[in-house]
Amino acid sequence: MKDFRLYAITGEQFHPGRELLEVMEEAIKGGADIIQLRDKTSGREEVLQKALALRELTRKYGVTFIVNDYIDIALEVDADGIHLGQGDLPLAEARKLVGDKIIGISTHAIGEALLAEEQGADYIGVGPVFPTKTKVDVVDPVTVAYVREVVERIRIPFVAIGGIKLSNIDEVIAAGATRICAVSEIVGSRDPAAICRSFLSKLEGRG
Ligand code: TZP
Ligand code: MG
Repeated sequence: MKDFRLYAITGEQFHPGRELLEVMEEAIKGGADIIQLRDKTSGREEVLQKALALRELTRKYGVTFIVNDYIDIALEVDADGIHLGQGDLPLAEARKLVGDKIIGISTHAIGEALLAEEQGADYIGVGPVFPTKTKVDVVDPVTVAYVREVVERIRIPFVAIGGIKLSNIDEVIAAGATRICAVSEIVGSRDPAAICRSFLSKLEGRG
């Protein structure tokens, strides 16, 4: 897969009154190089419409587009990949459906990370590093200790996620993360592009 640094996930509850496309376009302009559509509340048709619109937007900017949960929608809109949690369709089954599209897997412990790598995940999510209210029923924070473990033992790309803010990203980088993902800090900001630029400065050692 095309390498990436800053992974922005949609979270429409954080920008009431502002359009999804407008907010995600700002994130892209600020340098987000993967966009994931994550929508746990809308019906399928609505998710499909959002996926179509985000596919068009990400294609225009040459940015990778991932759909959470809905493999069928990812295929229908020709997304670049899908993201699955531990309770979703097993990776081997998903691989049969999506062929060489990107498959990302959420992991919360090294055993899950090793398994995802062995089974051919293209990247893994590592978190939640810090407490987060964005994901319901989320497991306890895994802390930067898990980030360090992944740095030592996993060779596929990983992205740190969960409660990551400009105020704590330094700790995540110090633990060895080179790619990070955020929801509320980016899309909940009045200036998503500026937040993305600041995250990238930190990731590139300029901040
Ligand atoms: N997976 C693990 S934590 C999380 C997801 C989708 C939510 C991260 O959101 P935020 O707002 O960046 O804490
Ligand atoms: Mg899922």
